[in-house]
Amino acid sequence: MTIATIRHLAIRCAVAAFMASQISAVRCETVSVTIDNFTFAPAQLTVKVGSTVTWTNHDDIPHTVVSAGKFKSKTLDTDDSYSFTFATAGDYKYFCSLHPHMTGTIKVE
Ligand SMILES: [Cu+2]
Repeated sequence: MTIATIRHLAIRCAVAAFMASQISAVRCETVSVTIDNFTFAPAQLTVKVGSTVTWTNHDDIPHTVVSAGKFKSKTLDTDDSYSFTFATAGDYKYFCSLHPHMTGTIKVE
């Protein structure tokens, strides 16, 4: 991850935390999900509002991270990652558009 990317993520995290601050206290954090052997791990994850989740593909084949109407990564090749900051509470079900049996849920509270 480059310095520019880290800076970019930090800014997005701060913006999300500000947006969420009108709702409740925020603990802005970054949480990792790995993609390995056609599986999101952890598949079920609970984070605080304002958190950023970063998915990283450790498989030798491409995957995506898609939550209908919420977010959509580009195709992630080996060791590519995708981040999304959750500013709104809710259950976000997502899947890999290339392998729809790969699913996961981010619970934001
Ligand atoms: Cu996939």
